[in-house]
Amino acid sequence: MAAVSTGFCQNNAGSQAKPIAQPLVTNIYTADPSAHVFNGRIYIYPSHDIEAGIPQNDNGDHFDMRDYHVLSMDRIGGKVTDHGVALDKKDVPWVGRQMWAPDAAYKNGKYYLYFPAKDKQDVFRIGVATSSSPAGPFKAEPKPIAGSYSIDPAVFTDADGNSYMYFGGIWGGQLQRWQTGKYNPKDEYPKNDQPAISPKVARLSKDMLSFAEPVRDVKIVDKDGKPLLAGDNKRRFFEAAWLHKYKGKYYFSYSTGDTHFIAYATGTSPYGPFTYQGVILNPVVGWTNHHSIVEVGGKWYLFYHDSVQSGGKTHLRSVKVTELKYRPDGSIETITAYQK
Ligand code: FUB
Repeated sequence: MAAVSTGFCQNNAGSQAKPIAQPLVTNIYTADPSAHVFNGRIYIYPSHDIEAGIPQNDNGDHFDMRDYHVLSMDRIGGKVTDHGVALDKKDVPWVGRQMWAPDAAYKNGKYYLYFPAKDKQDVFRIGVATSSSPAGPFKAEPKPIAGSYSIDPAVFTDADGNSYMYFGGIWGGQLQRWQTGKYNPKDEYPKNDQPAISPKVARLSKDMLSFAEPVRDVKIVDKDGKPLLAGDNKRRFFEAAWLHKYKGKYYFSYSTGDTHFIAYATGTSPYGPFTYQGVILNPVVGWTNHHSIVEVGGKWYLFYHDSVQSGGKTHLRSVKVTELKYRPDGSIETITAYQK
C-alpha cells in the first residue's frame, strides 16, 4: 500500500458522503476484509487499524497495526461478533512492525491465518499461524513462509483441493524490490510503456505452511492479450489481490492503488493469464481500496472498507459489506459505495 500526503482520495468528504452500508463494527477500526464461510458462519479476517501517531508518508508508515481480530456473523446483516485478539505482534518472533492485510483458509481440520508484516530488517514477509477454531486464537510459525515477500496474501482453494496464495503490492508494499527474484532495496519501477509489475502466485504445500513451487507472475492482459503497462494506472495491479471462481471461471480482482479502483480480470486457470474486464468498486472515502468477494446462501457479496466513520482518516477504516451482482454474461456490475 501507500499513502498520499493528504490521506484523502478525491472523494474526501468523509463526514458528508452518504454511504450505502454501515460499518460491521464500531468498537474498533477494521480494514482489508477477507471474508469466508466456515461451518455455515461468515468469518471476516480484517486488518485492525489503530492511531499510532505516526505521520503519513508514501511508505504507509502510519499503518502501524499490531494485532488481528476476527469478526463473525451468522448471516449478512446479522449481529457481528468481535472475537478479540486472534494474533498479537508480540507473539510472532520474526515480526518487526506493521501487521497488514491478512487472509485465512481451512484445510486438514485446521484454520490458517496468513499475514504480511515487516521483519526486523524492515522487509515485508508473509507469515502463517494456525488454530483449531476459525475465530482463533492463532499460533504463529516461528519464521515467515520461505520465499515469501511483499504484502496482501489471499488464499484460494480450488475444487481439486489445491490451494494457491496470491500476493504483492507496489510502493509501500515493496513488490518493486523483488523484480529480479532477489531483494533490491532500491525502489525502481518499470517505465510507463513497459509491462506493469505483476502480482505473484504460488501453490501451497499440502500442510499449507510453505510454497510447493517457485513463485510465478500473475499476468494481467488486455483484450488483445497484451500485458497491462506500468503507465496504465487506472487498470494495472497495485495491491489487494483476491481470487474467486464463478460458473467455472477464475476472477482475479485487485486494487489499482493510486487510482483507487477495485478492478477485475478473468481467466481459465488459477495461474492466469487474466484478461482485464472492468471495475468492481469505485473509489471510496480514504486512500486505500481493498476487498474480498464471497458467496453466502446463493448470493454474492463484496466486503470492502472506507474511512467515513473516522471522518476521512485514511489509516482509520471500517469494514462494510454490500451485495455484488453478475450480469448474464458473467461480468460484474460496478458498485459505488455512496448515494448520489
Ligand atoms: O492496511 C494496510 C494496507 O493498506 C494493505 O495491506 C493494503 O492493501 C491497503 O489496504
